[in-house]
Amino acid sequence: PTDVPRRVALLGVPIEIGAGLRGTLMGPAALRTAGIGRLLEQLRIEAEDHGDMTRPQRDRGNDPTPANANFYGEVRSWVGAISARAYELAQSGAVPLFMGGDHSLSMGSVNGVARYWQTQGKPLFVLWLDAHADYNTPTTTLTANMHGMSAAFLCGEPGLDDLLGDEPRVSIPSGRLDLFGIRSIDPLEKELVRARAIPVVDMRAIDEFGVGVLIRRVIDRVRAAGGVLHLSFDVDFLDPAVAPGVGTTVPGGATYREAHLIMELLHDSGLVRSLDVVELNPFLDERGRTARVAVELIGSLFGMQITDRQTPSNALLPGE
Ligand code: HAR
Ligand code: MN
Ligand code: MN
Ligand code: MN
Repeated sequence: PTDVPRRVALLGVPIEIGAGLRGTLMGPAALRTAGIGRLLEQLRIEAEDHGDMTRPQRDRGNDPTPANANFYGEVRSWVGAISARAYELAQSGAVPLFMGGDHSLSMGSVNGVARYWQTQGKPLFVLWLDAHADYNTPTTTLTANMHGMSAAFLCGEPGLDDLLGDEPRVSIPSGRLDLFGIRSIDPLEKELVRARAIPVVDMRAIDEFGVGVLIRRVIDRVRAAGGVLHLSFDVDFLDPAVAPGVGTTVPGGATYREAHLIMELLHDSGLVRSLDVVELNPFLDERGRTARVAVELIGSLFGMQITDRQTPSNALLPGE
């Protein structure tokens, strides 16, 4: 019993300059080729494809470019435009699905949907499925790649203050972001995550307790607050053996089965109202495998199941 809309708004966001390697701009095309629209329609979800955003004009302002933020001007023009589209799509009552593109796009998509939920008086929580924390700032980064800064930006960390241009900035309270699947974090980034008390589920926690227990903990927190959830799915969350088509592979990632269980539990929760699928790099993929896996997982998120069943509520957390 969920009241998640049965309408999904697909939007391609072919941005690649937030990442260190080129190629994520082909992500939206690969997801379509792998059948994202058809699969949703099979699940009796209306999938309206809004096409791809076009690369916005180069930066309007002549504001100074911060140090240690590669392609700041271009990312800035993307992010403002993405945020505005995200707001509109959320307002349309559909579930917006942002097809990336590198992870810098989330600075716009999450800001835009958060702005919408603010008008509805509902707290927005963000589940960040990723090998990386993406909690760098221009001060802490070792690479200056802006896809490694999106979570920090969304939580209001300083350093990219003018990134949204005229778009109002919403900051996600640190307790409403869950970093999940983390296994690569830079030294100063780690200190910042600890200082802000961001909830982190790293791969060790997944090994010890299992994704079922840990995802239920996230879901319960969102539900207790009367909130809704944005899923920011970085494909490198998956183990590189399952998902080789990403620029920054990190060994020891989530298995195919763990990832499906997460999506199935999220589906049953009825809380996910928007999502990003990011970092898919078709140039690095092997015969479309990664794009296909990503689409299958989206299927589970929207209700595909082996046999009909409800999520059991008998799983206990340690100490409960
Ligand atoms: N932490 C590293 C950096 O800041 C790697 C970030 C890689 N990010 C992504 N998205 N692939 O999660 O450069
Ligand atoms: Mn990421
Ligand atoms: Mn990542
Ligand atoms: Mn499944």
